[in-house]
Amino acid sequence: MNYRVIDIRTTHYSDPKAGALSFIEAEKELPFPIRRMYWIYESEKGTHRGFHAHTLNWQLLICPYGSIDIMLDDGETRETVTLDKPNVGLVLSPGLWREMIWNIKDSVLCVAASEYYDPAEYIRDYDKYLEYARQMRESAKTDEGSVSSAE
Ligand code: T46
Repeated sequence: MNYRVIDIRTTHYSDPKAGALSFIEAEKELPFPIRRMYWIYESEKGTHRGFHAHTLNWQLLICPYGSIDIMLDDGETRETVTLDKPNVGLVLSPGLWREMIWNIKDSVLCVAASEYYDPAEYIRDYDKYLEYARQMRESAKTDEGSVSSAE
């Protein structure tokens, strides 16, 4: 499945009580430029959001506080990644259906996205998503076929 869990570089202050600082440099460490950031907060435990896929957006998801399950679906299989550390990120390529479940009240989900907000690049109907994912798999097979016949 087209996602990657990454360790985010972190520095600890010399005074341990002062905590830590994590940082990421977009185009050096991410496969996309960051055009937009948003964050979701004040959510109750058990909150279930998402239920969509993006056709264009690459994203980096970080849970700097709390614990959130990210269920990913590529139209054939489902996998869940739990985000519960401020120095771990989840990089999602476009085309994955996602659902987010809040394991702890007030967990925060921060997202860096490659595109400006455009509701037209969301697929919010699961049956339409399955058809989209099927077409993506078909065109990937066709591309593989044309590469090997050109070799
Ligand atoms: C995603 C997950 C992880 C805007 O006006 N601008 C924005 O940039 C965004 C992200 C949202 N909105 C509006 C659209 C809706 O009226 O905020 C409202 C809530 O958005 P949505 O229902 O899409 O929220 P989630 O939590 O289901 O999904 C969000 C992101 O939309 C999505 O990109 O991948 O977080």
